[in-house]
Amino acid sequence: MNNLQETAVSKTLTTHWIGRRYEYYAAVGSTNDLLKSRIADGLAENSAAGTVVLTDFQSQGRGRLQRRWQAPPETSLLLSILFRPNWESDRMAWLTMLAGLAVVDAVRSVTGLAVALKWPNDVVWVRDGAWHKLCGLLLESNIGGDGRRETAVLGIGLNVNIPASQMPQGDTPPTSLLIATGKPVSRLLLLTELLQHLENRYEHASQGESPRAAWNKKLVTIGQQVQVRMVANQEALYGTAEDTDEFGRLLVRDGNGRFHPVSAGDVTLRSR
Ligand code: BT5
Repeated sequence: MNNLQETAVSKTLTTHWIGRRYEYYAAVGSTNDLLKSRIADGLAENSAAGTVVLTDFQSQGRGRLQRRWQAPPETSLLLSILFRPNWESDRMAWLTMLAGLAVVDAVRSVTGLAVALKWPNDVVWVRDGAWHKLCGLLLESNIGGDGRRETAVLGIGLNVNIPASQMPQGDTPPTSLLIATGKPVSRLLLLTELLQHLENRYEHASQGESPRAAWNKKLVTIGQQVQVRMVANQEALYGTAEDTDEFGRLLVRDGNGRFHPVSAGDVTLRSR
């Protein structure tokens, strides 16, 4: 049930291209870093799109900025996927949107649990109105000479079977599917569902279909009084998160009625 090695995954996989090139490692520094170094070594030709690098343990797992992603061995899904979308660079946030939705879909189909998204890159389980972080997404990409992104590496860290006693620390209290459902969950099944949902959603997006409407529906952030701490200058913006735009930016209306499109930042509920 816990075997995520090449043979087990290739037997179970239902996708056409995502995960058909698959590399398993018992332990690495960071799957995003490993996939990026594989790209630097020449992996990025077209046929490599959909390559998945997955590990059972990261010693240098990364979040955004200089943050860490921590997970005990063999308890999580820790993977990175290579995309070559050839989309306009301002659409790149779509990958994070698609991945968040695919995680929601996969959790639903494997466990029956309804989970939600927290702008911009978290999957959360909402319990008694409080947000608990189940998954984080890390998108890193390179812009080509023509303004399109050449390669994008999408990292997914999903807490599957982490017991309460081993839960890492986090600003948004972390949780796992084990805690949320009360039962251990098959990581293999979850992985195959996740990759299939991601492939379906990616293909729709490649036809030009925006994931924004579906994403908005799942965003717990919309309609909330929020405090947004910008990554760039650390200044807090207070207001109501009213909507998102096509590029994944959060539209926050401040007390003077002015809209601010926010492209990066950390959102917390505003204490009244
Ligand atoms: C993220 O960053 O949420 C993106 C995390 C992406 C992790 C994946 S794992 C595979 C791939 N390879 C990598 O090296 N990374 C990706 P951010 O929004 O900056 O959140 C980071 C914060 O989440 C930390 O500062 C902690 O507060 C918290 N945190 C750390 N580990 C956690 C966990 N397992 N569950 C929930 N929260 C966690």
